[in-house]
Amino acid sequence: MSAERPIVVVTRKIPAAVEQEIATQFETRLNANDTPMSAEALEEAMRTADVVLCCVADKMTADIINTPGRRVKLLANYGVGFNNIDVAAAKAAGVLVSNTPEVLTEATADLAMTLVLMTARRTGEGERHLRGGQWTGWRPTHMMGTMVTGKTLGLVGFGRIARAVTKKAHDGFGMKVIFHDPLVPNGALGAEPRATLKEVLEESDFVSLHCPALPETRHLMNAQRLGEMKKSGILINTARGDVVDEAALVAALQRGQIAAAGLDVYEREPSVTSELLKMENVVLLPHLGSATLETREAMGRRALENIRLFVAGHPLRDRVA
Ligand code: 8YV
Repeated sequence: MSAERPIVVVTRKIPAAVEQEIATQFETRLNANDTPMSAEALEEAMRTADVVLCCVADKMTADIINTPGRRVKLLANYGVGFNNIDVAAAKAAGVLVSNTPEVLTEATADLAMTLVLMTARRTGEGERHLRGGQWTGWRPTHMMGTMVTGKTLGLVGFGRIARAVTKKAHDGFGMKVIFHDPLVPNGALGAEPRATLKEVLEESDFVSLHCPALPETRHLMNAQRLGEMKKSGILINTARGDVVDEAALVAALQRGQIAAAGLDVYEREPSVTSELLKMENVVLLPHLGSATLETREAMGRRALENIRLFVAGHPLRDRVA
């Protein structure tokens, strides 16, 4: 690294407090008007900076990572998921990659529970109904939903966020929590393991996805898997859109094979399969998992910590490649 201050490119607008902290320590290029950087702009950054602090919407492909004349040696991802980065290409190119785990666990788990409650109690529908001027007043059978308290929540994956969901659901809502995670054989926090995903899908009233987007989890929730859920089952996704075959989900909802879905992530963000937009029994949020000021500031500081360690020649705190 050259004598002058290392150059850090921040691809999107992040909370001002963290932008200032980065700018006091490094030669920083911020994205004041928050327009997504083009592939050309990302390539320029790879040629002229030492570190790129990138986000889930920045597709750091092999071509961008292998930009001729590359100077960058660290991609500090602003997020725990890093499927936006071709980590194999980064590894091959000797470019380090870090992420921001832990600091967004509670916020994302809160949002998963929000989707459980919104789908079960039809709150989005109710809001649209009232704001649309259709509400004619209380009546006994109006817009009845389904209970959350005491029901069975099935978790696909049992990592940090799933464990945080378990505490909220089990301790807060008296839910029975079961999970399937090929890497986690034993239960914890009141959650019971199931040896197969099929058992979780068949037994659960709510199925919440908490696995990373990997080649092996792509379309994990396909037509066959959706068919294994209860007809009254509700699918929740705050993980990654790739984990669900969105077309198969639309078909399962149209056929009444499952009752509802609550989504925060999509296969082709920001575009959402048009049929989903018309469905009243689907809650659609715009990737708000970690969208709290406290969390987004903490994510920025975590990325900054990895950048500082890198510049000082120390091992990264959150190295993923
Ligand atoms: C982030 C997320 O907001 O952390 C993740 O993996 O999906 C979200 O919390 C997003 O990644 C921002 O880059």
